[in-house]
Amino acid sequence: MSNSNCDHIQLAGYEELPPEEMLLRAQSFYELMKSRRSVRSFSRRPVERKVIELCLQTAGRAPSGANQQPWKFVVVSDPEVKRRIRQAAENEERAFYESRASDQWLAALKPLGTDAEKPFLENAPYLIVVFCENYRLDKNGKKIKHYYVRDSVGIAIGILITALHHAGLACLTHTPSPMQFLRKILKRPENETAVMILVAGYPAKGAMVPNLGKKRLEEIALFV
Ligand code: IYR
Repeated sequence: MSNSNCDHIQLAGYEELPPEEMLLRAQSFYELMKSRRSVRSFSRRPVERKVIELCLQTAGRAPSGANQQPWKFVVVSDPEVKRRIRQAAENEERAFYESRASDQWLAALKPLGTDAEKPFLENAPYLIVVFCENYRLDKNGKKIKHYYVRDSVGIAIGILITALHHAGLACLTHTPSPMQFLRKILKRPENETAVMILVAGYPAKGAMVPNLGKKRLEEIALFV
């Protein structure tokens, strides 16, 4: 039963598909997503801003705790800002690879072939810096808590990655650690925490990716 204090409208836009059509769609979407790879070498080729805007609008359709939509996407294309982000990220990454990371962590990263050099932060046309809004301020300046913030932002990022891939772009989830420098460089307010840089653009010609596999269905899912 819905409570009389809330405004409900008819579910619109839901279209039931015939079972065979459903299966075909599920199969073809799986095929599409099977071809998604994290890319670390990007072309400098520009990408139309409208494509990024549409992918962000798509990400903004994600479900979120209490529909608070606790995300903010700062899209960086200015070469000088990208240069500053690269410099700050590489400083953290050097400390990570040289001393901060445990041997176990470095061993886990070995198959990826990553290191402290992050040229993609300057080469890719867009760095989409994702911030969590941990709370918001009401009109009297009172803090309004947000719920399930990381979960909600994680879902939106997943949809964004999917939308970018579907649009024919490559991306990389990059998480320099720590990444407080992003709030400073991008002059974001105190209620926002940077959680990721989504590097987006065309892959460089001849881009290489590590030869990795994914777990099989039986390893990731149980039907009980
Ligand atoms: N942030 C570092 C290290 C790194 C950590 C994980 I976990 C990865 O999946 C990949 C990289 C870097 O970007 O190199």
